[in-house]
Amino acid sequence: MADENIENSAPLGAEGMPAYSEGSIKVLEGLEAVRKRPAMYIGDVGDRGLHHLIYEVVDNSIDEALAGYCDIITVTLHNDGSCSVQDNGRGIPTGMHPVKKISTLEVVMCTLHAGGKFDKNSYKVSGGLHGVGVSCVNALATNMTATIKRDGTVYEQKYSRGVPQSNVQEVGTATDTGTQIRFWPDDTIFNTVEFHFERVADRLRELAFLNPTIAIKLVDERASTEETFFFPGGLTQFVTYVDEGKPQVVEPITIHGVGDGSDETEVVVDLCFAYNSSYAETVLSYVNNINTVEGGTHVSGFRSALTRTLNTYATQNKLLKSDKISLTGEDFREGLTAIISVKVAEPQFEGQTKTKLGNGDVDGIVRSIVNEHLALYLDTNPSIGKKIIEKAVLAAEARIAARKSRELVRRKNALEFSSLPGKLADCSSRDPEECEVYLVEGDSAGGSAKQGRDRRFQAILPLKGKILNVQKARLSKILENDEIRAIFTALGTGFGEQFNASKCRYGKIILMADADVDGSHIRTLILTLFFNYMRDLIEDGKVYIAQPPLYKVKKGKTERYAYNEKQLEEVLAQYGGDEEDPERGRKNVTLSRFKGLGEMNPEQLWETTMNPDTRTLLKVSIENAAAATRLFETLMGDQVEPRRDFIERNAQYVKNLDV
Ligand code: 0RA
Repeated sequence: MADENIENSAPLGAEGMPAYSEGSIKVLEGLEAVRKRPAMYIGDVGDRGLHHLIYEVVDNSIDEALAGYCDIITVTLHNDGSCSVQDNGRGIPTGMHPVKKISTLEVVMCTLHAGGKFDKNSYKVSGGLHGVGVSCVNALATNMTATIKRDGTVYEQKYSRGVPQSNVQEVGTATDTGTQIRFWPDDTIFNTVEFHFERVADRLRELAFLNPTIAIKLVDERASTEETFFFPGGLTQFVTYVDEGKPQVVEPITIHGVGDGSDETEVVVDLCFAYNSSYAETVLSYVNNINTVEGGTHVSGFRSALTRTLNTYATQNKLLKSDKISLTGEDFREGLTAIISVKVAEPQFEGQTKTKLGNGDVDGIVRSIVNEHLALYLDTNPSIGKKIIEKAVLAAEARIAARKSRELVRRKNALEFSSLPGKLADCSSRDPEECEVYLVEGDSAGGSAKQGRDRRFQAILPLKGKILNVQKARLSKILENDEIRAIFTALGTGFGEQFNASKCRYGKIILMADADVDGSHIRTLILTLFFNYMRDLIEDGKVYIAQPPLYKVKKGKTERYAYNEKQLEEVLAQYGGDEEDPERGRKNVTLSRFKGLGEMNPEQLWETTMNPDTRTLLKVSIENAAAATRLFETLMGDQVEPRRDFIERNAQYVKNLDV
């Protein structure tokens, strides 16, 4: 049971306050380190980090469930701004810790890196990306309460910013068992402390799909709503959920297997894939419930097995009518939706964002499980096998035709194709780190941007009207689109199979469109392109949205800009006037509303939207890939009904709709 990482904790003094020993000072130093550099432990102190607190606590309950002792987890967003996570597991042990000589509960709650490790037999399979444990959440909470039901007793201990406020107390009797952790996030640490229902729901839903034996309930006291996520069908239901709205061509095929990993540990493999009538590929992969955004050995194992098994099946069953057609991996990806979930004892995470599985043995394990199970499945379901091959043959024909026409164009126009697009006003620097490119809606705004920019490091690419909706088009069609080709060519990344994010010529790609409905449609079209075909650029944090101002307030010779209604109020207040007499002092104040970027002259555009010293940029990020996949289908797909639903549900949040 001894664990090198557990520092001694403090015995409590007579008044119930900690009596500081050398050990307790080390604990406080640990918690202080978390409070001093919270981003190092939870990623950031924005919305993402704030919500990470909840996931960190939930992960502990998931572990208890995966150990087989718990099947219901309830997450509650309380009216007072706190969040509680309750489970019906065994309850965190409250008795004296054999080494630390204080309550094990206190060791878990207050010692850095103690989470889960105190029980050698339960190896932690879940765990957030940072896997920092509940003590970090405790350190970043103004208050926290742990309530444990065990051995017929209710135990409780309270903490403030990670420091216990008393010994573990016995506060009642219990007939069942479980753990409840409630915490109030520290508003001196986080930029905002408001939890978002949808954001939490997206993650809990994902966890419920990945762990089909667990029911996860989310209660929002603030809005009197609740939702329960329980999916006994697991990944099969997950695929159906992700693909909702897209007609299914091949029903979900589900595979489960266990392999022998290195170090005599088990590698558990669960995956499910299906084909829909769209042309895009969606592969979501997870290791120990963590979304491996950059893929890794589990994904490569799946891909090679899929291509090999399907090719073998096609040849053996003489499903390829012509010798001229040979099917490649790309052909089996059109319309593919796959979810791959593996559980690995000692995952090695690699890659730029540490979300790529590196364990070499997993590739072969996944490959042989898929080879074996898929071959068997195809033999027993020949009609489905035939459908998949027919679909891949269509993709191959389109691929070959597109390549021929590209080669034709290339030969005819070799120079134009390889050089930068004519309408790109490039910057003079060649250092991608400092270079940025603005993708600008419309030629007139593009003109202002070209004049207003700092040409040393800012490039401008004006885009004509609306680009093609890539959600509904096949890759070959997409590559025929001039605006899209201009984007790929300007960025220098190549496209399709050759796409390579590391070749991007700019460190920042900034979408600049009007702050109205048309502008947001264009933004969404471009983001759909990036999400589907240049996702790595988003993952690398290179895609931004410019924030042009909505108002100009002028008094005498001074001009101020406001980017939202709140700022407008502030500016107006600064120019005089108060609540009792809001007209007072506002003499000679002129307020103008910008209808679009085109209304700003080059100097104004530079000052408000492009000057790195004064502008605000929104960084585009993907918090939850499954939710984002569905969102893009909702916004850009074929079906009108879900889009209308989404707009109606979200219309209440739209403050400044300019139609
Ligand atoms: C290890 C051992 C035991 C309980 C837990 C972990 C546990 C931890 C958490 C965290 C949140 N909920 C939890 N539920 C249980 C108890 C071992 C025993 O009873 O013998």
